Amino acid sequence: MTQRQLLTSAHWGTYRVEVTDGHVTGLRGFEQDPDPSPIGPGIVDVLDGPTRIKAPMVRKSWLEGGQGTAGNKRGTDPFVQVSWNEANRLVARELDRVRNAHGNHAIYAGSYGWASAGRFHHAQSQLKRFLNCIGGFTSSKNTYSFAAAEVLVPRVLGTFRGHLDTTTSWESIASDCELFVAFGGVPLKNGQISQGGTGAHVQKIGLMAAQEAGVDFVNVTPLRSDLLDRVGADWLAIRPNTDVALMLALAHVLISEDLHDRDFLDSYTVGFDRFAGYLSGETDGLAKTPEWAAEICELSAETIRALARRMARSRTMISVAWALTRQDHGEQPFWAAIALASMLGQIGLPGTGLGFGYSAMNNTGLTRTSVNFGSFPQGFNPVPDFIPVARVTDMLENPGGCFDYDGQSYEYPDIRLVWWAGGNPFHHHQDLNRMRQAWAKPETIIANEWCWNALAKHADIVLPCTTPLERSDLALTPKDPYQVVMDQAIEPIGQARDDHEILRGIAALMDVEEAFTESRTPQEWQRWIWEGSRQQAAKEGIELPDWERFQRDGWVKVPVPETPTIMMEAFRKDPMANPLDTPSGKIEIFSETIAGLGYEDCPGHPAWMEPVEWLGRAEPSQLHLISNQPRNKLHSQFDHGSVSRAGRPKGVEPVTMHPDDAAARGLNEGQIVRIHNARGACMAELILSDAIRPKVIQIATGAWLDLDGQTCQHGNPNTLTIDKGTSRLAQGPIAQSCLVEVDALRDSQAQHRAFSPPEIQ
Ligand SMILES: Nc1nc2c(c(=O)[nH]1)N[C@H]1C(S)=C(S)[C@@H](COP(=O)(O)OP(=O)(O)OC[C@H]3O[C@@H](n4cnc5c(=O)[nH]c(N)nc54)[C@H](O)[C@@H]3O)O[C@H]1N2
Ligand SMILES: Nc1nc2c(c(=O)[nH]1)N[C@H]1C(S)=C(S)[C@@H](COP(=O)(O)OP(=O)(O)OC[C@H]3O[C@@H](n4cnc5c(=O)[nH]c(N)nc54)[C@H](O)[C@@H]3O)O[C@H]1N2
Ligand SMILES: [Mo]
Repeated sequence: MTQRQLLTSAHWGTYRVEVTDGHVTGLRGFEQDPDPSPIGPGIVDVLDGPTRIKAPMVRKSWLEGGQGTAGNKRGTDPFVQVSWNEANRLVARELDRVRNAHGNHAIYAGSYGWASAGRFHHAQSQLKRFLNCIGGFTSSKNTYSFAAAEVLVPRVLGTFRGHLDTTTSWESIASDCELFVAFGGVPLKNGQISQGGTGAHVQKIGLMAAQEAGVDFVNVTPLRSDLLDRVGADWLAIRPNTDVALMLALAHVLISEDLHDRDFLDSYTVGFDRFAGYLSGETDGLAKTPEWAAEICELSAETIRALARRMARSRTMISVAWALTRQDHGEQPFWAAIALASMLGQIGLPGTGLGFGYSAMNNTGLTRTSVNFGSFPQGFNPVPDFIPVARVTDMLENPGGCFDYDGQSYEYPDIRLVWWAGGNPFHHHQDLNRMRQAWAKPETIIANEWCWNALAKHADIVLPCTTPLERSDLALTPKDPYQVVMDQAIEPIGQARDDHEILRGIAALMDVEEAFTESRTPQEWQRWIWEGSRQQAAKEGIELPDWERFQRDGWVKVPVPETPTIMMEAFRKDPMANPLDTPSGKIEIFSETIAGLGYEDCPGHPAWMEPVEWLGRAEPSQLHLISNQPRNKLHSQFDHGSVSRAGRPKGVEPVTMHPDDAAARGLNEGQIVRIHNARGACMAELILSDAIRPKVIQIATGAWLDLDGQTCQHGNPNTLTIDKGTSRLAQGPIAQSCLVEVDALRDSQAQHRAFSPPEIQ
C-alpha cells in the first residue's frame, strides 16, 4: 500500500480518504480543489450497514420456480442468500437457456446509468464486454441527459458531442461577452458534477469572473435559483416548456427591425428564408410576434422586444440548459437557439454565440486537454437490435412492435432477460408505475448493485458489487486537467466483488474467461490503460509520468491549451475550408433531410408545437412539475447517505411552491403534501418560495422509490412524469413536461421504507 495519503475520485470530485482501523472515517476535499463538493462524504455512513448488499441474493420465487415465475412479485418477494458459486451457476445457466432458446437479442443490457468514475471498473463497459464475449445483447442509444440534441444537432450543426467538447470557455466569456442569456440558468448545484471525475471545481469561479468582468446575465427559467443571486441577473420567469415560442418571437423582432445579420446567414447557413416564412406566418397564417409569444410564455411583449434589441446590440452568448431537451418536442429549443444565434451572427467569435448547457457540469466551459485517454475495451456486439434509451418500457410492453427513430423504422425485440449494472432505472425512467408493470414481463432480471435501492429490490438475481473505495482504479478524462489514482482504501464489504471479478467468475463457467480477461489481472489492465494513455499523450507532445511515478504521486495535472476555446471558431474563420458535417456543410436552419422524414412532430425547421402537457392547456387546479437535478447528490446515488438525508428533515423530499398557489389550496410551509396525477403520486414536504414562478412546483430527482400502491412515500417525481418520446426523430425522454395536482395529506406524516432492506430468508 502506498505511503502517501489515499486519494479517491468521483463524478463529484477528488477527495483524500481517511481510514481508521480498516474503516473509512472521512473524505476531505482535494487540496487542489478551490470549491470541493459536499456530496462526496455522503458515502461514509452507508458503506456498511443495513442498506449494503453483502452477499449474492436470489428472489425466493425465482429460485424455487426457476425462470418464468410470476414477475409481479418483483419488489415484494423475499430474497434468499446464496454462495457466489451458486449465483454464478444460476446466471450462466440462465444466459445459456435464453440465448439458445431465443437468441442473444432476447438479452437487454442497455444498462443505462452513471455508475462510478474510474476507467477500468466502469460497470457498463465490464458488462457489455462480457456479454459481447458470449454473442452480444440488445443495446440502447443516446442518453437521458440530452437524447433529442444527440440526434438533432448533428443533422443541423454537424456534431453535438464535438461542440459540447469545445464549448466556449469561461475565460473567453469574461473577456468578450456582454450579455449572457441563459435558458434554464446556470444552476451551480449542477457544476459539482463532471462525468468521469474532476480535480478542481471552477464553474462558480468562471461564472463570478464573468460577472465581475461586466457580463450581464438574463436568467430565463421558472426558477430564480437557477442563477446565483450574486450575479444579479434579470429573471424572466417563463412558463415551462415555452422557450421555443420566446425564441421564435425574439427572431421575429430581429427580422422586423432588421437587426439580423444577413451576411452571416448568407455565408454560414442554409434555409433561413424558409424559417423566415414560418416566422412571418406566411406558411401557417400565424405571425410569431412578441404578442403571440406573450400569451404562450406569459412574459410581456415589451419584455420580449426589449430582450431581442438588447441581444442584437450586445456581444451575446445564448446558453440552453440540457433540461430543455427533456421535454416534449425537446429537439426544438436547441434548434431554435441555433437559428437565433445564427441570426445574431456571433457564432464562432470569442465569448459569444451559442453554448449547449453551461448549466450542466463543471467541465462545460473548461478548456480540454487534447489527450485521448485509454479505457477498458468493450469489444464488438454482433446483435444489431437497439432501442432509443428511454423507450425501455415500450420495448418490454410491446415485443415485435414498431418504432421510428432518426429516419428509420425498427422493431422492438422480445426481451427475456434484463441485466443492469451501474444505472438505476427506478431512478431515471419516467412513469415508474407503468415501468414497474412492464418490468414484470421478462423471465429474469439481474442487477449488479452495492445498495438495496429499488433496482436491487426489483431484481431476481442481485450480484453485490464493490464501491470505488474498495478497489483501485484510475480517473482519467480529457475533460478535466487532473488525472487521479483511485486508491483502494478498504477491503470489500461482506462478500462484495468488483464488477470485473463478478463477470470473470461467470465467464469461467461459460468458457470465455480468457476472451474476457485476456489473461490480465485488474492491476495489469489498469497499467495497460495508463500505458496506452501515455502513448496517446506523447503523440500530442505531452509527457505523462510512468506508471510507478503516477502511483506514487497519486495525481497529475495535464497541460491544457493556453488559448481559450471558442466553439466553431474554425468554421467561422473559413467555412469553405472547415465545413460542418451537414449535407450543406453549413448550419441548417431548414433541414431538407429532416423535412424529408415527414415527421409531424419534428418538421424541417424549428417550430413551436404544444407539449403533450403544459400550463397552456391545464385545468385551474393543475400545476407544472419541474423535476430537476438534486443539489446534494448525483441522481439516486447516496440518497441513503447523511448528506442527502440532511436535506430532508421530515424524511420526505421537499417540493417548492409559490405562496399564492399554497394559499389557493390552503397549504402551509412544512406540511406533507401529496402530489398526484393519473399516472401516480408521491409525498413531499412543502417549501414556500417566491423564487419560483406561480403555477410551477419543483421537486429534485433522486429519492429512492418506495411504492405503496401507485404512491411513492418518499418523494420520487418519476411516479408522475410521462413516458413518451420527444418526437419520432430522437425519442428522447420528456420528464419536464408534466402536470400535477397537490393536496394536503390527511395523515400528518408519511412513512417510507425506501431505506429498509428487503426480507432475507
Ligand atoms: N424526472 C426526471 N428524471 C430524470 C432526469 C430529470 O431531470 N428528471 N434526469 C435524467 C438524467 S439526465 C439522467 S443522466 C438519469 C440518471 O440516472 P442513473 O444514471 O441511472 O442514476 P444513478 O443514481 O446515478 O444510477 C447509478 C447506479 O449505479 C450504481 N453504481 C455505482 N457504482 C457502481 C459500480 O461500480 N458498479 C455497479 N454495478 N453499480 C454501481 C449506483 O448505486 C446507482 O444505483 O436520470 C434521468 N431521470
Ligand atoms: N448536483 C448534481 N449535479 C448534476 C446532476 C445531479 O444529479 N446532481 N446530474 C448531472 C446530469 S446527468 C446532467 S444530464 C446535468 C443536467 O443539467 P441540466 O439539464 O441543466 O439540469 P437540471 O437541473 O435538470 O435543469 C436546469 C434547470 O432548467 C430549468 N428548466 C426546466 N424546464 C425548463 C423549461 O422548460 N424552460 C426553462 N427556461 N428552464 C427550464 C429548471 O429550473 C432547472 O433547474 O446535470 C448534471 N449535474
Ligand atoms: Mo444526465
